Amino acid sequence: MKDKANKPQEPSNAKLEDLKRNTTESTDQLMNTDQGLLINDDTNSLKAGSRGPSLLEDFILREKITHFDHERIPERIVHARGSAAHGYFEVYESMEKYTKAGFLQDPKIKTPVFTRFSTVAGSRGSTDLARDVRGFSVKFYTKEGNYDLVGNNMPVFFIQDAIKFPDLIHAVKPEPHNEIPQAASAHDTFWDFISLMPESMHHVMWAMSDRAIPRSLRMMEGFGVHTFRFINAQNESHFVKFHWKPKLGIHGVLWDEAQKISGKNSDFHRQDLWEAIENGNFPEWELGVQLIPEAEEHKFDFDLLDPTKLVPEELVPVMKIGRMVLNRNPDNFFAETEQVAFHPGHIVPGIDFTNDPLLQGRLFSYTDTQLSRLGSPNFHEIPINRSINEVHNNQRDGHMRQQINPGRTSYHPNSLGGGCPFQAKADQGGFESFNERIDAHKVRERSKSFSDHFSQATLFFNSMTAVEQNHIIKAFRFELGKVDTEEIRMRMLGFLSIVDETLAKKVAEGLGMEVPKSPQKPLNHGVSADPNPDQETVIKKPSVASSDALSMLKSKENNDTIETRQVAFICTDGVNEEALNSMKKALEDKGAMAKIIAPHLGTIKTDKGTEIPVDQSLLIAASVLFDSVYIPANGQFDFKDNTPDVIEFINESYKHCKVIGFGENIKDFIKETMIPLDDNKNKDNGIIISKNDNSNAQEYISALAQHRFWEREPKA
Ligand code: HDD
Repeated sequence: MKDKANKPQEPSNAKLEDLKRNTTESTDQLMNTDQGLLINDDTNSLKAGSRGPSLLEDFILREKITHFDHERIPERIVHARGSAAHGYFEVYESMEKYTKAGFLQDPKIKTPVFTRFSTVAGSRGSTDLARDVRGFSVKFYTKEGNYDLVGNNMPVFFIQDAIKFPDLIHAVKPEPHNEIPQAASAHDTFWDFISLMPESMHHVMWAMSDRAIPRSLRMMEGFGVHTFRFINAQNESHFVKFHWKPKLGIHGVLWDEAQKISGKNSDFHRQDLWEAIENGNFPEWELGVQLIPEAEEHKFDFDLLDPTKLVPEELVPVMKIGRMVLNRNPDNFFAETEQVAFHPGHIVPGIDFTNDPLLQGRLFSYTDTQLSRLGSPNFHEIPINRSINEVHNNQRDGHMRQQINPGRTSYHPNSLGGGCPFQAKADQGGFESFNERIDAHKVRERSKSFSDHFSQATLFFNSMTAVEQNHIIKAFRFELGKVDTEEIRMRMLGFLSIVDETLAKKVAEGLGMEVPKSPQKPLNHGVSADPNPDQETVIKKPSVASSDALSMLKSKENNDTIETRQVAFICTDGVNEEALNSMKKALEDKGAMAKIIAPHLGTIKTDKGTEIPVDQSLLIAASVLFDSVYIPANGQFDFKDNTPDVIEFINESYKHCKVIGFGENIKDFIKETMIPLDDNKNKDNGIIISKNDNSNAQEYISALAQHRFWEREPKA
């Protein structure tokens, strides 16, 4: 990590300036109590004699302990584990044709943002590498008020109606009798629920894919999930689906790796985001939209209001309209990342909701949850939550009110206060809801257009490469393998056989079970409570057979960058200085990060006698924390007692299909590892034997850009 002096200086923005009002620097200051009284002794409590009891009178002790006792607030009921950063958003060109949203009009406007990524199921201290959906929430501090895009890294959701959300979350959270397991869906209650909810099958396919174990928060897509509306100045509406496309491509890790990372560094994603920003490698996403004119609402064979469906990019291409850059870490985790309150209902003129029944329920839930989490309806006054434009209304009082509203009137209409604050007309920017016509009976039912639960699950599976399909199969084997109740597994095999017969068969093989012959019959297997008895599932083929955009490996968002890839240089005394330095330079020139790993911390001596600082000892480093391993040439190559650690490091990198490079004079050592050196027929392009002068460094760089060599997986 670069030191503070070298830290790239990000320009300030309106929100950062606003936060300064509440930022207190203690450098060179004397310590005082919360009442401002200077403290003379913060080490000893007030006692009756140096060996006597503490005195109740000690207000300094009491204030300190009382504050400490109340330091915790309830964690989020979902998405408790998160990491966030500041940044900005800028639009490429005016979107005036589609929306009047101020922040989407002018490419010269940089809108401050605060973006929080999260896992869903685990608690605040849980591992980053859980197999889980990732939250992707962006708060835009626009001049027209806060706009929150509260999405996920998967474009669909498990359920169609918000009334099932508490059930879904109760099912996935640790089981209530013994609070096991933490941050994991691999247990009976989750799969019990899923196996009774056919509508969840599409999202389950995503959740079992490598999307659920991202390599980095900086290397995942984001989605608004629901269909929203853009409204232009003429009050014309377009349906809109939001996408975030990462500049660094879309990458995941293997499940075996994820589990090991969780042990080695459960803050892996948080630290990766933090360090990238500290090092000036600012993560970046493009904002994409799929736009559908109001008149084309019913043109698809799925319902745009159904959040278990995506709009294939083959049907409606994604138009990239702007970019978001995250360029500043928070100053204080609690004040910013923990207290930030997102809400899909925070919108601005030019953006509006649809009648998606999941979205409609969310519009209630988010304010409600902040009331118990942050404790008061004044949570909007917490610095990270307040809008950059001043708030004027007649809301008053409540716990922890910060704002001092002078005057007699806190009601509207009033004459005593001159009628202030005034209502804003539409041409003054006043928000008006889209005047959609609704003419309906009050019913408690699901639209028939929501009844196809499988076709897009099949589309997703069909769109995967063989490697990705295999990972999905293994994920189901793992998850269902941890389910004790055989009936639940059986019901899941039934569902899977509707998605894809081979998928079901392969999962069944792993479970040592047979796929049920009539997949829908076992659905309720003795359970009479059909969640939706009036809605018969429609089983049909997907209208688009396969979509490359759904595959992480086929996605056109991937590029040949090696920026910020972490490469472990395993070295020991006697390392060839030329080999080490030339490869390190070649990689760093392309933006990769080389770390020197050696048997001990401190320094190692090169063949020329130069002392090289060591970044991590073999005790701390692990292959799963790196994208690649490189072992420079070394005349007297000997790791002594650490030899098994180095072999394990290399073998694990091999098993996880990573790029491995080494100097040609250490081939004998490499023979001790799993790497097959003599297999000329099946050459592994992820194994690079480098010359001492590294004249073939480009070969290594190109291999690293590929991220992984999956064709190795069956062998490894
Ligand atoms: Fe939610 C938090 C995303 C459905 C109720 N949700 C939360 C966060 C994200 C999402 C990213 C974390 C925000 C943060 O970083 O602070 N939620 C989604 C998506 C959904 C979704 C993409 C479906 C498309 N959520 C959903 C439903 C409900 C909720 C249907 C309730 C009916 N979500 C909540 C919540 C949370 C929350 C309980 C917990 C913490 C918070 O709101 O601020 O209100």
